[in-house]
Order: sequence, then structure tokens, then C-alpha cells
Amino acid sequence: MFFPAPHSYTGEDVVELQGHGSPVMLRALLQQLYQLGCKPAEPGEFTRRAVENGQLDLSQAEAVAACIDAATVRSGKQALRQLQGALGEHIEGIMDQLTGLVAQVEACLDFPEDDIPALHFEKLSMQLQRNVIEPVEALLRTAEFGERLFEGAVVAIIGAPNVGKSSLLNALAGHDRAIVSDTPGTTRDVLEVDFEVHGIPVRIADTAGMRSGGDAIEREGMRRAEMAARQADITIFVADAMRPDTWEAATVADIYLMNKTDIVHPQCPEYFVPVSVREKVGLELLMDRLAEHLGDIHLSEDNVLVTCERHRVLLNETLEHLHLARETIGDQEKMDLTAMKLRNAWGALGGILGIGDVEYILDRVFADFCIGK
Ligand SMILES: Nc1nc2c(ncn2[C@@H]2O[C@H](COP(=O)(O)OP(=O)(O)OP(=O)(O)O)[C@@H](O)[C@H]2O)c(=O)[nH]1
Ligand SMILES: [Mg+2]
Repeated sequence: MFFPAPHSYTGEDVVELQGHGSPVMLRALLQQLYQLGCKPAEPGEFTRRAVENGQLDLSQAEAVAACIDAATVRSGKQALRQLQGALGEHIEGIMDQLTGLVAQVEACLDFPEDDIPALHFEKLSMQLQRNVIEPVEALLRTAEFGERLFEGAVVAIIGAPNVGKSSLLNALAGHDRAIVSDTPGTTRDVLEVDFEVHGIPVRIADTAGMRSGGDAIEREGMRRAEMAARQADITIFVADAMRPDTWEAATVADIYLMNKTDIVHPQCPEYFVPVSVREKVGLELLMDRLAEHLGDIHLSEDNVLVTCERHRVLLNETLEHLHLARETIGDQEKMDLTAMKLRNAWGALGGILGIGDVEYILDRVFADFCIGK
């Protein structure tokens, strides 16, 4: 299939060969191509060429990788919006505002001091705050959740033996992953299952019940349980409604569940969420609590999120320059300094789109790409 420039993915002339599925045939085809002087693509080379030929801006290219990595529909949708250019447009809008401000500040440089009314500086300062600083801050506030949407989180289930930790894991996973039995000390290893909470990818870990004593294997299980709890982003402590001796957590947890409330509703501290894993009661509430702890922000689907560290770092850098510019914007003596800080902020924002030290930025971004994209 021939895709003539500029209407191909890379913007160049592209020929796509579709061979039969047989590995032998494909290898023979590749051999022929190599003999004709073709070379295999580097990781991300197609997308990199698309950027170099102006088909995509850099944030869109990163979105290609994000689409591939997305573990849930929700993260996929966010990546798709970025691929369609939503983040790029938003950043460009802020950069346009900055360009206007730089022009106004530089225009002031040409006037003798007394000619510029103080009111003018107040206006500039307000524009800087409203049209630039606040939108950048708003974007940054989405970063923690945005990154979580792609990186996911680890949740550990902890508690005394026999309280229903493995039953909870199975209920959340939707299948019998862990062995459940009424023998205390059933689980020894840490068992992990991937699932999602409100579209956020989560890895949940079931652990051995904590108690004193036990044989060497069980004690090793408890050691691993402690480690899993320490490494988790969120811990769920499970207690047994029938057994008050299981209600006291050894360490602070994020969410406390009182299980087996199908048998009895005990008088227990308020921070416990009553559930019955067996009857599947209270699990919705648990999901909401988890989403809260995951920092879920209820944004409409057309809101843009900052979803990667590189963007967050550049936005923080932008904000630092902007804060310095704000300090000096009313000071006529320091107009050139203000203009410089505003230009620095513009440059940092431009880094998100791939404007600036292009080669350096491209190398960094495409280092993480997979081959064939
Ligand atoms: N009535 C009732 N029984 C439950 C409930 N959840 C779990 N159980 C029972 O409690 C017993 C222990 O369940 P597990 O899930 O194996 O408990 P665990 O906390 O993983 O136990 P260890 O692995 O030994 O630490 C089993 O017999 C379960 O069927 C519940 O909501 N109600
Ligand atoms: Mg268990």
C-alpha cells in the first residue's frame, strides 16, 4: 500500500507491505528488503519522523506511547485526547498570552520612566496572574492524578488471620485467585491481582494474616506482608466483626474495613467501613474510598490532564520563572529582567511541545518508545 507524502503518518512517502503470517515468509521478505538497502526502524522512529516533519507536536507523539501503555479505557481516552492535540492547544494558548505580555513589557523598555502610569503595571501584573500563572497552576494540580492514571497504584490488604483478606481479593478480582479457608494462616505468599478503580489501574496485594507465633513459613509470610504494606501506596486493614481481638491495627492504615457484618453488626470505632465480602455488601463504598485515596478528580472528559513527569517538571520550571517575573513586573528598573523571565517561562512551556533544543528533547522522549511505532 502506498501512502504518498504528506498524507502518511510520518509525512513522507510510505510503502506498507503486508505479508502472509508465516514467520518463514516474513523473514524471507525482510531479507529481500535488507538486500535492497532497507534498514529496521529504531524504537519510535516513525513517530519521531512525524514530529520532525511537523505532522505531530511532541506532546502528541508522547500520547502515541501513552495510548500503547494505557491499562484502562479511562487512561486510553485521556491519551487519545492528548493525541488529538488537546494538551498542545492548551499550552499554545498560554504561550500566546505570554507572547503578548513579553511584547507589552518590552514596549515599556523604550519609554522614558515618567511616561508609564503605575496603572499600566498593575494591569500587566493582573494579566500575568490571571492568564498565565493561574492556568499553569491549574494544569499542575492535575499532574498527581494524571500520572497515577498511567502508572497506577499498589494497594495492600492487611489484617489478622482469617478475617477475609483473601476473600476480599477474590471479590475485587472477580475470580478465585487466592485460596480461602477457615483455617487461620492460609495465605503465606503475597498474591497480586490487577484491576481498576473508577478507571484507574490498581494492583492489589493480598498478604498473610498477622499474629504472634506460627511456623517458620508463616513467619516469613508475615515478614513479606509487612514489606508489602510498607511499599504499597494505599493499605486496607480488614477486621472480623465476630472477633474484637482483630480490630487493632499494628500500624496506621488508609482504609479500615469491618468484615462479616452479615453475621453481626458490632459496636466498633466509626472509622471502620462495614462490609460483608461474602454477601458483596459495602464494596461500592470501598471503591469510592479507594478512588478518593487515589486522588481521583472528577473532570469532564474534555479536560486536559498532565500525565507524565516530563511535562510536570517543565510546568514547575515555568512557574518558577513566572513567580520571579511577578516579583519584578511593577519595577521599572527591572523591566529587562522581567522580560527575560517571561521569555524563560515561554521556553519551558515550549519544551512540552518540542520547541527549543529539539534534538535533546527528541532523544529523551523517544528513548522510551517501542519499535514499529
Ligand atoms: N460470614 C462471612 N464469612 C466470611 C466473609 N468473608 C470471608 N469469610 C470467611 O472467613 C474465612 C477466612 O477467609 P479468608 O479470606 O481465607 O481469610 P484471610 O484473612 O485471607 O485469612 P489468612 O489467609 O489465614 O490470613 C473463610 O471461611 C471465609 O469464607 C464474610 O463477609 N462473611
Ligand atoms: Mg488469606
